[in-house]
Amino acid sequence: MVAMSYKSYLKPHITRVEAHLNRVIHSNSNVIQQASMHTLQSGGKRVRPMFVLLTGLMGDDKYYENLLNTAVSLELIHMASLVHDDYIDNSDKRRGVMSVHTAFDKDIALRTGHFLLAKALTNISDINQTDFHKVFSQTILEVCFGEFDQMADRFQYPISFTQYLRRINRKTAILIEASCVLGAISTYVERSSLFHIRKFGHYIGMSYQIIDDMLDYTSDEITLGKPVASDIRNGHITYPLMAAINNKDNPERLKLEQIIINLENKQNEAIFEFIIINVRTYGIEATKRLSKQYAEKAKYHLNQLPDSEEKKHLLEIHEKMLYRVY
Ligand code: 2DE
Ligand code: MG
Ligand code: MG
Ligand code: MG
Ligand code: MG
Repeated sequence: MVAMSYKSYLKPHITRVEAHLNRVIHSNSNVIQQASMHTLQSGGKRVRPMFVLLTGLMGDDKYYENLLNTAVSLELIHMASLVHDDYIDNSDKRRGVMSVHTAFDKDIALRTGHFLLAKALTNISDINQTDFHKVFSQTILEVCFGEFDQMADRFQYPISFTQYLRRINRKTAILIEASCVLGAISTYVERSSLFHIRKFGHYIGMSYQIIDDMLDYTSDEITLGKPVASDIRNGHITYPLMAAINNKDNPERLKLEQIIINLENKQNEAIFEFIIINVRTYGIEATKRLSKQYAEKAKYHLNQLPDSEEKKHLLEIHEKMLYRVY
């Protein structure tokens, strides 16, 4: 028998998640609903629901309704954060289509984000587990803190490696960690597995954001579906740039560092071009290595879990994510 891929395995569940997302958003008839539908229909990889489902399906299928609601709410939180993120980052494109603040306007984007966040909360209000809600609300708080960190760090150089790691943990990894943990909690997966599920989610989430930061320098708008080289234009110093400055083989590292020290909002385009080319040449190898280190830690924790069909599919996703291009 040919083994089923994670995509075929998840398909019926993801179909239910999509239908449910549509239903949740359709409940209010106004411009916010249209803006929410715009976000929903622009697609997305549904990474968070996939993690929720795969860890949750390791548990008791008596709680399947709760599991579906959890997957839906994690995607809603993600959608809310992206609507606000694109506004904050002044990013006019997402998933190949206009972002909400461009397709509509900023006032609508602000309210749409709040609407999606509120929907994420009402959607899980029937889940009767205190530890579930503690993780859920704490996660949203951390994501907000992540954006505060990032705002405080704008155009600040040097930033420490620890500062960078804390920022990407808060802005991205924590939501992926929460997806894994909440899926598992919702279906009462054995306590002894929870630790490794949490660590797996954390490490794969870190690896994922490091790749996101790399693709911001190396990819193009068509492949990525969003503007590229935008982090540095927004003053966000990420690992690929730190690596290019620290790369002893980089003959222009001191010049690069001087530019970054003096960098500000309104800058000559040639300066950005210099930074981007320099990072592409001298910052990418180390970034790939760092992402891989995190991916390996994720794999270690995954391997500690008892064997199951879901574990096999998580391994498959893990392999695929290492080589993602968008
Ligand atoms: C994406 O980072 C970060 C998302 C977190 C945004 C959180 C906000 C706080 P990127 P890309 C705005 C509000 C939270 C809510 C409403 C739950 O690197 O490259 O900017 O995809 O991502 O633009
Ligand atoms: Mg952004
Ligand atoms: Mg951002
Ligand atoms: Mg990014
Ligand atoms: Mg992203």
